[in-house]
Amino acid sequence: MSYELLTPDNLAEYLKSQPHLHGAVDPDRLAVREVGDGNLNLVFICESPGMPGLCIKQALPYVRMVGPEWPLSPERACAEARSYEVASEAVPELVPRFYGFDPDRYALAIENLSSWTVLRSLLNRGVPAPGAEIGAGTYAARMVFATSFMGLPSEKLRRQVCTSANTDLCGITEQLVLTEPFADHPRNSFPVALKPDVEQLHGDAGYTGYVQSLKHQFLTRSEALVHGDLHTGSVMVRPADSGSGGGPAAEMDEGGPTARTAGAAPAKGEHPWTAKVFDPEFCFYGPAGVDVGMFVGNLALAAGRAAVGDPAPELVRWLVDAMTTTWTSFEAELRRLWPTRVDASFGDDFLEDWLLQTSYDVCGYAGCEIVRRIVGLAKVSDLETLEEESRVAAQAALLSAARKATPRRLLGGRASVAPATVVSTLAGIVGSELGDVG
Ligand code: SR1
Ligand code: MG
Repeated sequence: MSYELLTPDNLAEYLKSQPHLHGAVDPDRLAVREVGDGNLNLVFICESPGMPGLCIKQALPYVRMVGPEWPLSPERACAEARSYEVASEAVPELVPRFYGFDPDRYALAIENLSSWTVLRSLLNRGVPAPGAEIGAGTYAARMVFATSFMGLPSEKLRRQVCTSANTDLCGITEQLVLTEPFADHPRNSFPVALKPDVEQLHGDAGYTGYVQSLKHQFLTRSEALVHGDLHTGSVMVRPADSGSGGGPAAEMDEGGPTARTAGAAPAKGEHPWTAKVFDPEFCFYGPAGVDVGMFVGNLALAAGRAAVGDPAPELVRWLVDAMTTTWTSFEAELRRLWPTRVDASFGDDFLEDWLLQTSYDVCGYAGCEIVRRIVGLAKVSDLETLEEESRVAAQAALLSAARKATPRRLLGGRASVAPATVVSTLAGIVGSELGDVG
C-alpha cells in the first residue's frame, strides 16, 4: 500500500487535481498550514483570499505519536468518510461540512474550522462553554438513532454492520482504553507518587471485572455507528452568535479568551456556545453509550484540572453539571425521535429499559476514559500541563471516582431509577472527590 504523502509544498498541485474543491480554495493562490497535533494524521489548513478554505486530513500509514515502527492501515480514513457521510444527513449542523474523500490518497476534505476553538483548549484556559455539552449529547443521539435499530430497517442495519469494520482503530481502543490501563503494561506511565492509587485500582477486582464486561460489550455489541473517540479534543466550539465566518470567534484561536476575558459563566438556560464534532476516524458499530461516556469522562478530566487551578469552583461546578447535561441532551433527543422509529414493535417500555442500561454503560465508559488518560499511553493536556503536585492530587481523586462508576457502586445497580439519576450520581461523585483537592 503505497501513496504519496501530502506536504505544504505539494498541496497546490494536489488541489489542482481535485476540481470539486475549487469553490472552497484556489490552488493558484494558496496558503497552507500544517496543524496536525493529533496522534495519527497529517492535517493541513488550506486558504485562499476571500474564500472559505478547506481542511485536508490525510491518514498516515503508521501511528504518528509513536512512529513508523507502529504501522497502521490508512483504511481508517474510509471509516471516517463513512461517518461524515451519515452525519451530514443525520446531524449536519453539528459536524463540519464534508467535501469528499480521495481513496487514492486516503485524504478527506472538510470545512475549514480554523476560526473555531478546540473545546479542550478552551477548557484548559478556564473558560466554560455552555451549549457544547448539549451539542455533543445531541450529536451522539442523532447518530445512534440514524444508524441503529431505531432508524434503520433490520436488513439494512445488518448490512451496515458488515461494511463498517474499522479493525485497526478498534484494536487501538481495545488495547489503550479497555485493557492496558487496568493491569501492569509497558505502555502505561504515571507519576511515582500515584503508584499507590494505581496499585489499588489494579487490585480492585470488582472494578476491573466490570471493565472486562465493558470490553466484552465493546467487542460484541454492534448497536450503532458511534464516533468512537468523542473527547473534548474532537469538538470545535465558537460563540453561538458569531455568524458563519470571522467575527468574535476569529480572535479565539491563538491565545484566545481566558476565564477573565470571557467573563463569568452565563446565566442558567443560556447556551452561548455552538459545537461541531469532528475526527470520527475511530467510528465503529458498537455500544450506544460509548460516545457520551467518553465525552463525560473528558469533562471529568477537565474538572480535575479546574479543581486544582484558578478559577476553580465555578468551572468545576459547570463541568460537573455538564456531565449530566450531556446525558440529558442525549436522552431528550432520543425521546424526541423515538415516535419515528422504523419498527414500532419496540414499545415504550423497551425504550425505558434501553435508556437505563445505556446510562450505566455511559458511566462505565466514562470511568475507563478517565483511567486510561491517567494511567495509559495517550494522555490529555488538561492534566499533563499541571505541575506535578496538583496533577497527582487531581489524578488520585479522578481514579477514585472512576472506580465507583460501576452499576453496583453507583446505585446498587437499581432498576427503578431515572437514567439521568445514574449519570448525575457519577457527576456528584466526581464533584465530591475533586472537592477535597481544590
Ligand atoms: C495511538 S492513538 C492514541 C489515542 O489517540 C486518539 O485520539 C485516540 O484517543 C487514541 O486512543
Ligand atoms: Mg482524534
